[in-house]
Amino acid sequence: MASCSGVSALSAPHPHVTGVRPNFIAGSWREGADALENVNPSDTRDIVGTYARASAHDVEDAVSAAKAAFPHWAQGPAGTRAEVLDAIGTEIIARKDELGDLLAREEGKTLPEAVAEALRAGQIFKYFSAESYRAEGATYRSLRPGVTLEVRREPLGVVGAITPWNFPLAIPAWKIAPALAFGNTVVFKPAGLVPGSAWALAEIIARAGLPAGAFNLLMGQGADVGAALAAHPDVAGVTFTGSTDVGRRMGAEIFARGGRMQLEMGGKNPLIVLDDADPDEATDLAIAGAFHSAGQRCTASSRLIVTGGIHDTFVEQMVEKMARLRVDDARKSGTDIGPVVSEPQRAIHLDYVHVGEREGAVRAIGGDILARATPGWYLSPALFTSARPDMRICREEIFGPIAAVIRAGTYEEALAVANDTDFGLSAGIVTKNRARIDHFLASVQAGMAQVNLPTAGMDFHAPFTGRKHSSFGPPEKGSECREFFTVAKVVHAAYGG
Ligand code: UN1
Repeated sequence: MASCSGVSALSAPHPHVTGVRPNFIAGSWREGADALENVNPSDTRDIVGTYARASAHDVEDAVSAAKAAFPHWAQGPAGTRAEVLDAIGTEIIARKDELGDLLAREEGKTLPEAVAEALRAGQIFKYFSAESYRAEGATYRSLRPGVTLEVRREPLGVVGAITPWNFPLAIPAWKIAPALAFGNTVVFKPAGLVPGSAWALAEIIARAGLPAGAFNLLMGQGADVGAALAAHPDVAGVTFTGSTDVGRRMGAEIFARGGRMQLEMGGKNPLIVLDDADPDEATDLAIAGAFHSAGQRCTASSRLIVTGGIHDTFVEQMVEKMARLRVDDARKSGTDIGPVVSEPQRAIHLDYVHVGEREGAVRAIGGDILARATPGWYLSPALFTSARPDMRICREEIFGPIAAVIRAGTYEEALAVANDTDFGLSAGIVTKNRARIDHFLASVQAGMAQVNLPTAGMDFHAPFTGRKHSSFGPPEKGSECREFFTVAKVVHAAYGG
């Protein structure tokens, strides 16, 4: 075990003798059972660092430390929680360039996107710092005279936060910050592919003045560490972002043991483009939604549903603009799209390119492995045309730089196609027609709807939520996430005796 207090910069050598970045359990830095290497997807010769992998024993220790710390943290003053979260936010914002660089290096999103994500993570901590004060409840007029009736909100207990690799700072921030703000203690399990940002975040949180055990970091793989955490009977709630398959499997187990859950899972997000749209604006929105972050976001626009009058111009402009997108090292200036995150992910994407072709869609551009100056997981963004709604490329979440254009005869047909999916996360429309917009907003089956904006990239202070197979449980973010992070206590009291 090594103490880490006083380490203030990522570049500072960690005191741990082996050079392995340790887990953080019960207020101490602790070596893992073994370690995993963190590889730069833009240059696979570059090892970002080596990170401890937690054992089953570590999961036990972290949960029991979080459980022991809970009463004190839950009952402590809101002002203390607010100060801790504010300090974390301040440091993240001050170090956003350095943290963004690390994020881009380990995950592969471009440097501007990564720095913006680091800033957003800091802002989320600031936002929830203020939320710490909002311990509001409700009062009702009782049906019985002399009886006071109130609904209080109490912290849930130990929260397990299980996060994906595509937003290594922002998603941990919007799970950890509200958990702590509302008085819970946390065991954080980041994705195995991106331990660097998680470790940096944990190192900041570890110095922010929390009592020992209130926050714990367990690195490792989802299949072992994440599953053990989700299954633990002392974890009162699990907030998870990841694939629908994993979420549903894990959710069934959490339900069986009586735990609470907040699951954010897949998407197959439609962007409807109507005849009256400006083609230049529509193609810019489609490219931002489909290909920024290499399409690796659950809010990506993977189905571009375009009506007949604009269809051919739209496709032509998409192909022209996509041909100009620069796919290269995430940290190189001028790069529009970085590599995808790993070799297995790229293999899945390439497989979908073949699936699309076999199903009879036309590959208008992209979908090819690219060689660059550094060895990395480069893939040119792909656009399919002549796609039909029943094709696998239009039904399954690909989570990569691949989008399909579906031609629709009318707005009504476009809407029906948009809703013909198992998912229901984000949906967009590009048009100036106000009546159509109103109809779309009332009819689209999605948790989040965008008008003349990309389907991805939401404001950090608003709730984030989906329908159907995309989400389960109360929304994330915004003050609405209080529904998940607190439990209600309904009090009927006759104080007069
Ligand atoms: C965004 O598009 O701003 O995993 C965030 C994801 C989502 C977050 C998307 N849970 O892609």
